[in-house]
Amino acid sequence: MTTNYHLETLAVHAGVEPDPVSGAVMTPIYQTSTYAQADVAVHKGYEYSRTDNPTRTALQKALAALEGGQHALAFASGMAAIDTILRLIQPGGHVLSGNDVYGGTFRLFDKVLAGYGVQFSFVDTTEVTAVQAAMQPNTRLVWLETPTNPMLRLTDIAAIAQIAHAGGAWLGVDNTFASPVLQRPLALGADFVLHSTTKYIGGHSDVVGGAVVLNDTAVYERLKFLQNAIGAVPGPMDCFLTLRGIKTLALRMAQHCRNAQQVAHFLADHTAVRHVIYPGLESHPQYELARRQMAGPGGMISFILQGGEAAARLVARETKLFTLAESLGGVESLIELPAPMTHASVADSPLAVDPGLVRLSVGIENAADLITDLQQALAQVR
Ligand code: P1T
Repeated sequence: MTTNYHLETLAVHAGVEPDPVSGAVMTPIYQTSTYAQADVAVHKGYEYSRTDNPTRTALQKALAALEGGQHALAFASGMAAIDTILRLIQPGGHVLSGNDVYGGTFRLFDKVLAGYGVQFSFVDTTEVTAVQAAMQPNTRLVWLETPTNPMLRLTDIAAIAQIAHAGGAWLGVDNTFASPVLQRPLALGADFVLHSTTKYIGGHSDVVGGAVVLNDTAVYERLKFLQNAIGAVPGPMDCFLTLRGIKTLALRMAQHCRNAQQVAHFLADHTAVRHVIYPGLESHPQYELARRQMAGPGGMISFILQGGEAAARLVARETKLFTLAESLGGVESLIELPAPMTHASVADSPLAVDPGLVRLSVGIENAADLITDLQQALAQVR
């Protein structure tokens, strides 16, 4: 499908063709592991479902279109997608990573891949000069999240792309928090876009998945080889659910942004709250960059209470509509404490998170109901 269509149209149509057998409008769940061959090694493009599956093909086409990329590959999880990209880096190569990333990403880099001879260093990518200074002759990949998980810091993608490319490195951007509705890193110079499709892309907290989108055909061929060789692929049902979620991505992101903006203002005005981090508030240190680089500030909010960790734990227990749970990006609102939950694996590292930080994934419910829920939970904090 051409990329001339707007994102709302692509979200509904990209990758999805009426089924050639029945005319089914929605891509069927091709729940098969293998495919009959007409003769030895003569087939219709599908041999075995680790290698390719038609439901996955449809999802991959949709993901590529949404990010404005030539190619996309779907994986069993966001971590599987990151791991497969990192297999492009040979032992002795250096990866320069942002210093505020999902705890599992840090764990994969520091506790798994570093053991195979890939070197990692962690830097504040919000500071362009810090990235420049941390580049090494063997830097092969610069890796960052923007907005970051959980501090919601922003990085100037175009500026970092220039630095990475000048140093002969790729730039990979984890676009999970923004989604392609709010930010398209390939257009800003990134080489890889990564998604935990578990989050906004799937959007309904019912499936775990990951994806990589890129333009370079030779690198894509290598990654496709790795996808098949390693085998961390999603099943057909997971691909179907993700594809179904994508159809409403644009609608959902608009409502996530609207609701989060209202919740952020409410929190900023509340006496029990010390500090609110949200790219849509003028108090955010990169408010201007958010306006320039993103089509909206997103659905994620982090905040610190006057009462610190004890108050944070109380509020997280007391909300009713905001479910206390890990993950994000679903239609329902979630609340969590990153330090003991999603970012437990960065404890005792330089990436450690304030134990009193509260993270909200603001859903698509009615904003007034969400605010009422937070109000009653905050009222219990002395
Ligand atoms: O969970 P998985 O689909 O494997 O995706 C990992 C991942 C990658 N990148 C970012 C920015 C993420 O936030 C995640 C997963 N994050 C959570 C589960 C969380 O609650 O933060």
